[in-house]
Amino acid sequence: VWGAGASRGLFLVFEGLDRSGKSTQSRKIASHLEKAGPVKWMCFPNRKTPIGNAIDLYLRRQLELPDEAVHRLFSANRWEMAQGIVEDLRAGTTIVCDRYAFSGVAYSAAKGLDFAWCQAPDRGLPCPDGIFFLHIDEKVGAARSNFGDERYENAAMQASVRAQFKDQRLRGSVNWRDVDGARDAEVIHAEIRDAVDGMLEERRLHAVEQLWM
Ligand code: FDM
Ligand code: MG
Repeated sequence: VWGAGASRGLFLVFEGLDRSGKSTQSRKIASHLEKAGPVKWMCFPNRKTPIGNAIDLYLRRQLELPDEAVHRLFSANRWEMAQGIVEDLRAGTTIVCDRYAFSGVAYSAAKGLDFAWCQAPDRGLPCPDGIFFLHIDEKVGAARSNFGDERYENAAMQASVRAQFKDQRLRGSVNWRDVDGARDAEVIHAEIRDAVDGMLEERRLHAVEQLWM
């Protein structure tokens, strides 16, 4: 557990399937929060680190890896940022993050890996203060999807990932909020903004906790 304080930053994570609006909504809330103090936007995978480079090659199908190995790389890619996240939060910077360990588990479990095995390497990471899960149903997802040729960008995989995201082992012990992502972007943003503004004072009084511990 890392120190609490009235001035610590908030750690907000956006999760969901591909094309659910995570990038749009995470950038909108980051701009909103910038009015109140320093904010960093980040995403996982962070393709810019050496581990992230390998993940990027894998996603672009230029590198083949066993499912287990790439799962560990995705997790390691979070661990290499973890200390920096804690330091930023302590220094008063709010972090808005597009995907985190929840995607890590959902996508790997969707490929058939054991759920608890997938969760294990991410145990102990900085725990977000709030997770906004942008939910879109199958029909909306299909209408929006203009999939590229990255790995996982196909309807069968998305359906399988959707099912994994429902698992209580992901949602149970964290501040998880389902957001209906099928609506107008401004309407969704207003709902998220209200939720975040409501959580600002309360969450800062808590120490940064460790995920799934
Ligand atoms: N993804 C993302 C994973 O499989 N595991 C992870 O831990 C993370 C963070 O990588 F298909 C998948 C989800 C997606 C792909 O992500 C790249 P973006 O957000 O579409 O770039
Ligand atoms: Mg994608």
